[in-house]
This record gives sequence, structure tokens and C-alpha cells, in this order.
Amino acid sequence: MNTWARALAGWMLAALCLPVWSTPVEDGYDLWLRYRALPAAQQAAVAARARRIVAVAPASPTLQAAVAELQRGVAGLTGRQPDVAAQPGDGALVLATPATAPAGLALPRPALAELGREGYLLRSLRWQGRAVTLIAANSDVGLLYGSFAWLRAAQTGADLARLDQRSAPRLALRLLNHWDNLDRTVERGYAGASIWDWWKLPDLRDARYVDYARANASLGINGTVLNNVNAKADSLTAPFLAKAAALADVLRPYGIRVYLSARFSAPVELGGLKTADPLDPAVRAWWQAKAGEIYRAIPDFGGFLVKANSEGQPGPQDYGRNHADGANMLAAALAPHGGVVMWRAFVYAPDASDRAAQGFAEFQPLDGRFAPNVIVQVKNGAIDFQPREPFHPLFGAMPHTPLALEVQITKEYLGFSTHLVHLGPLFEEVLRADTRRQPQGATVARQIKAMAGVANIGTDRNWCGSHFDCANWYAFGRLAWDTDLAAAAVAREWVQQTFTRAPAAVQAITALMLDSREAVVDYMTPLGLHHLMGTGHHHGPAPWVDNLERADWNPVYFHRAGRDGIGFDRSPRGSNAVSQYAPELAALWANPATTPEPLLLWFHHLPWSHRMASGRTLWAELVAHYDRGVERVATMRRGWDAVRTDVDAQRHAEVAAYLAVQEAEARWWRDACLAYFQSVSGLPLPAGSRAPAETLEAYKARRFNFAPGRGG
Ligand code: BDP
Repeated sequence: MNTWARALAGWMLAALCLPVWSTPVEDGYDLWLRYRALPAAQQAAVAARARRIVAVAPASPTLQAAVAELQRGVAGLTGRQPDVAAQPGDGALVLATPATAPAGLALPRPALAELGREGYLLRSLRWQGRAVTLIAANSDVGLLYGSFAWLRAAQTGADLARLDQRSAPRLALRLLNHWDNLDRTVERGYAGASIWDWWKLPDLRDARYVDYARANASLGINGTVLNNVNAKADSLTAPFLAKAAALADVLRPYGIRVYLSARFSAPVELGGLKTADPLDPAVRAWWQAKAGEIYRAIPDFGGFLVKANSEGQPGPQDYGRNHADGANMLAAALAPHGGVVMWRAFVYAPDASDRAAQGFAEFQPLDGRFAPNVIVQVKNGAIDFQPREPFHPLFGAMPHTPLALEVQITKEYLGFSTHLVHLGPLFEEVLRADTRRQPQGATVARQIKAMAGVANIGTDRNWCGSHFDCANWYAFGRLAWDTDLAAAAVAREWVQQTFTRAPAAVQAITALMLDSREAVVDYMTPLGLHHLMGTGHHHGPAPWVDNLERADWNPVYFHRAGRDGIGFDRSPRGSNAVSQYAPELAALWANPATTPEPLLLWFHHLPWSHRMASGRTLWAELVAHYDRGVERVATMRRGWDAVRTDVDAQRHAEVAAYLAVQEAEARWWRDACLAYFQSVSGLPLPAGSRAPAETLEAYKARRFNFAPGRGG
């Protein structure tokens, strides 16, 4: 090649690469805070309302964060960064609290008074003859939340010239729970290693911590438990407290408090005591001293999360005490400092006849016996983060105890980060479930004081392992802030900020997200089935497993399929776990005829010939659901293909590749489960139904020794 030809080839290569250089990389790192340029008309509308930012000096770190976010957002959306000024001007964004409101600016004080410390209002008004937008709150963190809300409004097509929004969280605590180990492995983590680089902390503070804080603050998440509930006592030693303190320093300006999972036996392991008995004075003194030490390092430390007497973790029952004794002892240590104890109700003993009934049996009798700064943290369902469970019977049944709802954002039982399963509808389903307890019509959302989400965040560039898993983080945060939001609306605004604002594409992507939860239920565990997943790692189907050391670890324990039928009888004829619900619900769900079909096999063991609402037999209905699950994923794939031109190439291709895996795995789930259920029912597949691709033995022989998420 001569010099000219080489130059020409080089130029052509450069031209090919140009789009990559000239457009910002879309690798998912920016999450829903991408702030990419709006179409010209919208740019003008946003720019006209954000010509300058009026905020008082000297600014707190929180106010600085709010202003910086507005500047960054407006610059990205419009191409012009607003200045910060002290004086109003047309199109100013004015950030004010009652303490900092500029002279002459009348704040709507009665409205503000109702918003509490964290709430905010956005209002278009005139000030000194100028059209401005007021972002008002009672605290700087409220201003930060309000700033994010304004940016959300700007990106989702709100009329910025006529804003009148106000919002305040009903739940005081909105927390992520990281199941992150100190060696950076993550239990049930599918997005790389832990983002907490414990080894390099406290000296080195990864810039990513700030972006983590921004993302959480944009949703209103106000606390984070840094370490795994299966906790090591080491997290409470001085070196680790210094590391946690460094993280607390980074997160504080964003309104996020740090919490730690505490190992109940720490006084023995760290303090050299002979016992961790919660009524032992030396144990109580040890925890009091430990709390003092923690608060010296982290003055606004949130408190402890505790998993006790569950899956081998130590706890008060080791000393003949109950959960209230244990929780109250820690609560007494934290109370002088304003901390709380989140005591988990996820417990089950090897000997009980129905694992679903145990949490209620151990905790409900303790209602009213917990100290005021104890919150009992209850998983959404009584088994374990399944694709679908009825709401946990403890909701509504402990009126004298503050409860937290715990959901799992990381998808341990729902295809890890490879399957596109949007959890907004699952969260909405549990929040809106009517407990039929007092007050009449009280939903789960009205029975809780806090919400915790088991985080799905890791070191993967896109944070969550796949782009759509970030929507689950988003949905958790938004619904924790406002439990009455509709999952569909939340999904839509996530799409608008994350992928595209083209209405048809927004509609198509939102639709596939909203269908995805029902799809996973169909191809994994339809009609109330649960816990059919592979042993330990929980990847893939394994309904045949029957040889684990504890009965209630075996899928056969949960589905009870045999020649006679399938399902777990929790009616009064069986374990009677149904009686733990409010009488009205218990009566409905005790009877197969009045049990909603999505929960049928959760509560009933029924013959394969049982007649379903569709007119099909139970067997045929089960097959139809598995078929439908696979078909739904195929539809999701087609939906995604159809938006190819609306989404940047990199993220489109990544999602498409994952959907291909999901479709293959959905088929695997369907085939393996049907092959197995057929082997026990002895029934032929209904006419026209495809035979499983492989033999049951072949499915059983699959091994996944290095599946992710097992932790350290
Ligand atoms: C189960 C997980 C296990 C957790 C446990 C828990 O398999 O890794 O430790 O929940 O919530 O779902 O404590």
C-alpha cells in the first residue's frame, strides 16, 4: 500500500470510529442519570426554566450536591450549564428552605409544614416580577430530593412552566441491604464483586461511591447496610469501623446513613466473653461500649441489622431467650445514640412441619414486646423471595411492632442478572396486598414503617449485571419513597431517562418490562408452586431434588407432586398455615374454589384432574402456563428487536444477547419441570404440546459448580 492509500485507509478507519468518539459511551454506568441532550424543542423548554440557580451561600455539602446535580443535569440536557447566583432572574431555579429563603420570597409555609424533614415541593411562581421555579423543603436533603425530582420532571415531559408538585415519604427508613462480604464476594450477587473496597478503605475512596450515593439519593434511599446479614464479627472491629466511617463520610451529604449487620455472638468472638446471652450484664455492657465506639467514629450511624437463629446464625435462642430479648438488648445499646435495630423475621427450624408458618409462629406472640427502636424486618413472603408468594402473614398481625418490608432486588430465584425480570409489579403486588386486618382494608404498605431491598449492585460497569436490573434498583427506591406509585408509571419514567423518549419505544419497552414478571412466574413456578430451583445456587430447575439434609431445603418438600396430585396443603386439612392470615382471608384461601389461581398450589394439594377456571384440568393448565412463559419471553425478545433503532447499539446488543439466553433458559425450565412432573403424574402431555427436548435424566445430570452468588 502506498502512502496515500495508507492515509486514505487510516482516514476511513477514523471516520468509522468517529461516532464512537463523538457520542458519549452508553455502557450503562450513568444509570438513569444520563442527562443526554434533549430534542431541540424540549431543550429550549428546559433551558428556559433553568437559566440560573439561586441558592444561598455558604452552602452545606448537601446543598452543593443539589446544585451540582442541577448544573450537570441541565448542561447535559440542554448543552448549557446554568450559573449559580444570589439574585432572581427569569427562568431561575430557586432552592430555599424556611431558614434560607431569600428576602421577599414568600414560601408556601403551610404546604411545607406538612412535608417533614425529607419532603419537597416544586412550584412555578413569580418572584420580583420574574417567572421562577421554586424548589422548597425544610432541609437541605429535601432540596436535594427536590432537585432530582425537578430533573426527573424535565426528562419525562412535565410542563416545567406550570409545576405544582409536592412529595414526602411515608416510610421513614428506605434502605438498601448489601449482602457484601468483607472479602468482596457478594452473597447472591450477580454483578461482579462488592463495590466496597474494604482493603483499600479508609484511605482510598473510590469515586464510584459518590455515584452510588447520587443514584440512591435520586430515588430517596436514605440508608445502606454495608455488609452481609450472614455477618462476620470483624465488621465491628476498629479497623472496619474506620472503613465504614469513611464510607459514611462520602454518603452523608446525600442523606444516606450507614448501618451494619451485627453478628450476635460478637461479644464472644471479639470480646472474649464466655457467652452472648442477651440478659447477661457483661454482654449488655460489651454492646453498650461497642455502640459508644461506633458512634464516636460515625456520629449518625443508623443502627444494626440482625439475622439471628436463622440458617445457622447465632442468636438469643442459643441461650434460651427469645427474639425480643435479643433485639431489645441491642436496642438498649443503640437508643442513647438514636440508632435502631432491624431484627429479621426470616427464621426457620429444621424440625417444623411447614417452613412457611415458622416466622409467624415465632414472632407474632412477641408483638408489643419489642423496644421502641426495634423494627422487625419481614420478607415479602413467608418462604424466600420466590417469583410469586402470598404476602407474609406477619403484615398486619403485629400492630404494636414497627415492621419493615424486605424485598430482594438481586434476583436469586428469578434468573440472576441474566433474565430480564422487572420487579416493579412484584413490589407493587405486595405493597397493595390487602391484609384484611385493622384498620379495615389495610394494605401491606399501610402496615410498615420501613422498606429494605437486598441490593443487586456490584463492580460491573453497568452496576447491576444487566441494564434492566438497574430498573429494579430504581423501582425499589421509587416505591419505597412513595408506596402508592404505580409500577407501570415508575417503569415508564425509568425508560424515558435510561433509554429513549420516543413515545412508541417507551411504550414498547415498558410493556415488555411489565410482562416480564408474569413470564418468569409462568416458566418457573406457576400456579403457586415455589422453590423448585437448583440446590444451593438456585440456578435453573431441580424439582426432583429430595436428598438434602433438611426436608425444607428440598423442592419435593415444597411441591409434593405425586401420582395423586400436586401442591402444599396449607389448608386446615394440612399444615393450616392459612390460619395465620386474617380470618376473612384465611376462610377464602382455605378453600380451593375461592383461592386465587396464582396461589392455588401454595395453599392446596389437588388432584391432577382438578378443574380450573379455564375448564382445563390442573395438569393441562400447568403445561399451558409453562408454554405461555416461554412464549412470553419470545414476545419480549420481539418487542426488544422492534426498538433497535431507538436504543444505542451497545446497550441494545447487550440486552438482546441476554434475552436470547433467557429464552433458552425459559425453555429449559419448562422442559425440565414438565419432564419431571410427567414422570410423577404418569400423564401424557396434552395434545399439541411439545415434548421436552431432553430426557429427565439429562436435566438431572446438569451441574453448576461455579455458579455465582454463593458468597465467601
Ligand atoms: C436466602 C438466601 C441466603 C440468605 C438468606 C437470608 O439463599 O443466601 O442468607 O436468604 O435472607 O434467600 O438470610
